[in-house]
Amino acid sequence: MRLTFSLSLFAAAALQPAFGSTNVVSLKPRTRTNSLLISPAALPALPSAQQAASASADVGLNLTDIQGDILIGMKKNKELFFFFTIVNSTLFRSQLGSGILPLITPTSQLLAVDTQPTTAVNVAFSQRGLNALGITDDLGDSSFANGQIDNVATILGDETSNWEPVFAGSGIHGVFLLASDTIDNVNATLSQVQNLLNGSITEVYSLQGQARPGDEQGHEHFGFMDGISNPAITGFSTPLPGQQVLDLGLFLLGESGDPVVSRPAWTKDGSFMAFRQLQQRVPEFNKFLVDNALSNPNLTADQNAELLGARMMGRWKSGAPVDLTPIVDDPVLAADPQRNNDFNYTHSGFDIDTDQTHCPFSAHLRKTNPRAGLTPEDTANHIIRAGIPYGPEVTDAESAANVSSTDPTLERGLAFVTYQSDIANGFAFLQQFWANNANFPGAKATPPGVDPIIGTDGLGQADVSRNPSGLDPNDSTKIITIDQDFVVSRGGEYFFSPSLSAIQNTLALNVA
Ligand code: N7H
Repeated sequence: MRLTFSLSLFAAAALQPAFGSTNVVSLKPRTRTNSLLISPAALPALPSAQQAASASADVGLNLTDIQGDILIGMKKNKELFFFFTIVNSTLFRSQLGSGILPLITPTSQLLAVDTQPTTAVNVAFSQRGLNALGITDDLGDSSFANGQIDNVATILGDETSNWEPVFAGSGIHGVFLLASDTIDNVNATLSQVQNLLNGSITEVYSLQGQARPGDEQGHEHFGFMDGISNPAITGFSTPLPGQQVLDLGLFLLGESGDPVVSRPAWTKDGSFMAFRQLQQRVPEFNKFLVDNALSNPNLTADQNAELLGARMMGRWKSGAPVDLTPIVDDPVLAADPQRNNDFNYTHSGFDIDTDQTHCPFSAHLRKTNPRAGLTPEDTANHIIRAGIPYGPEVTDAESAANVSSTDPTLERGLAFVTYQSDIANGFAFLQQFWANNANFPGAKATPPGVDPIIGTDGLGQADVSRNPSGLDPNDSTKIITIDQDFVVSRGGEYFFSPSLSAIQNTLALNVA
């Protein structure tokens, strides 16, 4: 054990990446021939290494210093969230710099297959974790400082009895995010990380995420293609038609557009990560669509059920936006990133403030990003979504009963992850002021109601009726009552994902 440990330290030192350079130099073993990321046709492609190097150089951004999970969005194939407590801070800090840091995967390494590691490793810390490391700086984000549990009652509307107890406790100091194309790789890297940390942490919880199988790859458990509409980010990606271009500082601390002017210097190019374990009751959702199917005479009963689901979401399962194709799905449009995000709810001869024949005001997509529905268009309340489904496919028994199993090994949902530079302006704002607000968007003849996918009316209570309007294209005043929750929060935490140089120079203990 001692020998292995020493060798690891030696190997780690030899692999130390060079910071402060925009050159994309991989010092990791080049063993990959296939990507560790998924790339369904509907999702915007990542920039090539050259494109990203040139865009980032234009704004002085160092992609070798930014943890890889932040900017790449919902493209992970397998991803383990490994939550830990630090039990020996000095040992952890010394191993962080010498052993773990060389394993941390920056953005630059994920952009080409031959620079990708076997398993991408990222790490993020809760406020308690920073405290445990002896970091007393105020990072300028009270949501982060107080922890997610503090947001539960009034902001998120979770029923805390559904929370995994670990998220309500004080044991989560940090989380490793381990992403690869196989679970074997993830597990092998986890063992490597644990060996390097040599007992300085203990596991408190873990959640294994994985892309859904076969043709469902890229779709979340309700069946909808997910990850199409992340924003384009100055200094990283080239915007696709319709894609909002947003300041780097909305996502990376200390960059242009960060709403907080003064932060500790070492936090630059880090990001706040909101993690949520959101259980999805898929059989119940499917039954609801059938029971409340719309009544378009030109559609079959199944198509009318699909139409209701698409209007609740704002996209068809394929990913095609209902704003562009309101009554029938268009899989060709869905698979075309040049067109599948190119809409903003305006149409010629159409009153965006009253007409819901294309997309309801209450659709999840429109509640969480109203696009041209707000004047001027919102540029402050945005997130990068980087989650992944967890849990198995629906079983035949669950489908037959139209009920989710109570067997915990069959729980499924979304390991929901967002990055932003200000949690109260990002994830928490979207959930509180838009999704959970029945009157948003405002000044409507009939209130839109809360978000039919993630909204809650009865803060902190289960299955309180939600009353979205606009779901029936023939009668926008009609309210379709939803008397159960299809998404149940099982809890979460807020974390800070530091830059690699911050890990090296501030969080790690550098023993001479
Ligand atoms: Fe949502 N879903 O699969 O049902 N989401 N979401 N989300 N979501 C989106 O366009 C989903 C959740 C946003 O820019 C799509 O990429 C599920 C929370 C935002 O036009 C689908 C859950 C919050 C967007 C889903 C869930 C958001 C978005 C369309 C929970 C924030 C982009 C795919 C289990 C508080 C809007 C796409 C835009 C899109 C689903 C949660 C926010 C399919 C299942 C908690 C900002």
